[in-house]
Amino acid sequence: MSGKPLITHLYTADPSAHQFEGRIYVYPSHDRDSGIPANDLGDQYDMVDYHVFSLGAVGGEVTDHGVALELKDVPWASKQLWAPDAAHKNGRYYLYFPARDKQGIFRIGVAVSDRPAGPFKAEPEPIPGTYSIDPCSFVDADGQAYLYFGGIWGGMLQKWRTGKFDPDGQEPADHEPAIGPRVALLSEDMKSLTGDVTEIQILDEQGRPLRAGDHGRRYFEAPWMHQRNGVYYFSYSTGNTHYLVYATGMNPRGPFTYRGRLLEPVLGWTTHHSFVEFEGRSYLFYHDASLSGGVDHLRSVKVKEIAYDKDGRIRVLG
Ligand code: FUB
Repeated sequence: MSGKPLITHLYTADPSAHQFEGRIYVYPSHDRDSGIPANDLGDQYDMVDYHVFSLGAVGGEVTDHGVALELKDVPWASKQLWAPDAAHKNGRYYLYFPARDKQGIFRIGVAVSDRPAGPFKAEPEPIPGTYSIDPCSFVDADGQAYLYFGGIWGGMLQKWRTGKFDPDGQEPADHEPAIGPRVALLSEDMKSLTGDVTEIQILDEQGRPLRAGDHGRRYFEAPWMHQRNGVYYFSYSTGNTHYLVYATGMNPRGPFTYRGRLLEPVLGWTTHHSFVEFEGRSYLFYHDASLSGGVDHLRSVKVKEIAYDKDGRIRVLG
């Protein structure tokens, strides 16, 4: 299983894996080549739909459930269906996804279905108060749901440093605290935020916020939250240094303390992942660009098993 693309008939990336209805469901981006030249804003990631996949066992057959949502059916969106995530609550399934709105600003939308494979019906407007990219929805053991989001550079998080959109917004200077990902509570119906969007702090071993110049550890994009034994694991991509890393804390809203690397750089520029527990084992879903021979925007989803050390550190196996 380790090292082989799970899906070979489509290019897929940014896998969000969940256990629903006794299977592993994977919600990835669906990469395609629309001919747009590559740039640092990620215009080449020009996706227009999502497929949902499921597996009855890791290493077993992967079912493609077909198109679950199309850009043309999202009333507020203009382009770029980037990394999605899904959640299950109150008997319904929710697909969270970023896209540029008609003004070209990334927002986060939600679409709803009665089934984990969809099809999903998009709400007419993006979720009020959301911005940037890479939503991760996390339903805690007490039933409270959270939405994490944010990505710098093409994901525009540097333009939201004050909480308002500044078209000229830049990354902080190297000695300043790094830009943090965002988190907010989701409402009971999972379609809006309740309370404020807050910036998550990621700290070093001395309890100091990671600096913007700490490119090997600071947040860039691809947030994922999971909880184990009462510890909250916040993992993410460092972007331009291409690591998948994680931090831990005792509260789902942070702060989190940096713990280490999960993956060294993979083939391709981006790195994005999720964790899922299934039948007593734990897995890391991720992507690289091996299926396309290294074309950054034509990626393929893969999976590795993981284990936890006695002190809760994650070890990636294989
Ligand atoms: O797939 C488009 C973007 O690339 C995602 O939103 C980022 O996380 C990166 O993987």
